[in-house]
Amino acid sequence: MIRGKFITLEGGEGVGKTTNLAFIKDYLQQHNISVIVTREPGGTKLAEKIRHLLLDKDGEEISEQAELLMMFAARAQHIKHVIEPALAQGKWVLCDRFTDATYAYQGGGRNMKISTIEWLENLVQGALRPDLTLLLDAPVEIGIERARKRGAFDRFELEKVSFFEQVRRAYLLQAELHPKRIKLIKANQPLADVQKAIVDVIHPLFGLCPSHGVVKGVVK
Ligand code: Z5A
Repeated sequence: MIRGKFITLEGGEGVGKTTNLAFIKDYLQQHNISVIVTREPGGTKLAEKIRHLLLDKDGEEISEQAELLMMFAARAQHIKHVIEPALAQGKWVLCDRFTDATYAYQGGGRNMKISTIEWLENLVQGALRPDLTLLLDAPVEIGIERARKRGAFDRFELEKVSFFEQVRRAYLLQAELHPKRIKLIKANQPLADVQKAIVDVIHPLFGLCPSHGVVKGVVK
């Protein structure tokens, strides 16, 4: 069985991750690729409970250390029960946020030590890293404006603009550090243009040329 591909979508709030995840899923299915869509924090019963605790703006104050550990506790469950089994069955996994979000939010936003995040990443993930990460990038105010239209804010969305600027900078640094894996997509353009850019980045993963024809039938 050929192992599936692991694709993650990243970016600040409101940049269009959820919207484009649905688009990518449809696109892959049209090309007969078996795909599951999931998200972080979340993806299993327990990890979704942790997500609820993390996003709850009315709960007990969560320390920065607890927030970081809860992200990785949810991730450990998600990897063991959802991501690894799906990849082993040859399915592709499309995940709304993964560890780059931890570098961006807990590293950039909360100023947690990068070496601590790296240590936890190695502990929880072993060798697992995404095959491809799409980083949707837009000026912070655009994302906030889009998210605001959607309604009630969660615990993260109540942060100041400066927090989201730090998150954006940390994401862009991740892209600089991992240029082969992380592909930057300009998200402040019309959705059709965003989706064209996404297709251009995804097709090499399964041997398709930009016009969506198979390249020598090769799965790369
Ligand atoms: N978090 C963390 O701190 N550490 C971690 O390790 C992980 C996560 C994994 C939950 O994430 C929180 O967890 C997150 C970081 C933290 N907090 N924040 N902020 P989430 O993914 O559930 O939350 P989110 O970032 O707030 O997602 P979102 O607001 O749902 O944004 P989105 O999925 O990127 O956007 P969208 O829902 O697809 O689009 C928003 C609106 O814009 C919608 O009306 C679209 O129709 C519209 N849209 C999308 N694209 C366009 C374009 N191109 N033009 C015009 N309008 C558009």
